[in-house]
Amino acid sequence: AVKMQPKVVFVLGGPGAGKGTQCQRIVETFGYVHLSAGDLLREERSQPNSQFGELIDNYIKEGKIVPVEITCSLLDNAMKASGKDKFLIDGFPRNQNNLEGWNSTVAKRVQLQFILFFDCPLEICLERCLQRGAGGSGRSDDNPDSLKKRFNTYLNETRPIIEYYEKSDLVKRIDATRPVEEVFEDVKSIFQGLNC
Ligand code: UP5
Ligand code: MG
Repeated sequence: AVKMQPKVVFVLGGPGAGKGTQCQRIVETFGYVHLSAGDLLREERSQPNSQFGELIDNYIKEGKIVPVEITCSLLDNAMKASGKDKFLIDGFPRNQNNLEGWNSTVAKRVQLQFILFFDCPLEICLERCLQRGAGGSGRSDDNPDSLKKRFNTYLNETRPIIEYYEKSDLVKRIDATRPVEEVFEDVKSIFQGLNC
């Protein structure tokens, strides 16, 4: 018999490429559950009793990637707590450590459908994040200093992960430079073409 495993789409792209914005629309239209690794880390950080609060705080400000044991267990718990079976995992896996941690744990219990890659030049990402910061996002990493570090981490650690998945033809690339609605048209045609 075919075992029905939960479905997972990894959503990747530079800081401010529009991952969260597009995920929200996918949820509304296609019934996935959106799990942003960054949001889960920020939520964990704000728990008064968290043993990882300070660590997460520092990593986020420095644009560094939190050790996978923390992120992966937050994702796994959120998946289980949802009771659902279709997930957009936004902003993960971001480096080799993330990939290995995921592959040795959750990966065997889920079906990875594809990687949705929001491709956006970093100049545009910068503009979007600075604008969001100026609008009072409250994010400790929407400032020029943190953004420089986030971009370096993205180029050095996350791009190689996207390239790794490209070798197995799992990456669906989207031009994320255009207005939200136009980007979503492309996103829609990808999800409509699926049998899900
Ligand atoms: N906007 C969106 N789309 C637009 C469009 N098409 N045209 C014009 N404007 C657009 O969008 C960013 C801003 O741009 C918003 O103001 C939006 O209105 C506008 P958003 O949808 O939020 O983009 P997103 O790609 O989600 O940007 P985000 O800042 O969330 O990306 P990051 O990947 O940098 O942030 P994340 O929260 O994933 O991670 C933050 C930090 O957490 C990391 O740096 C790291 O330190 C840590 N982290 C880990 O350690 N491990 C993980 O697994 C994940 C995160
Ligand atoms: Mg986001």
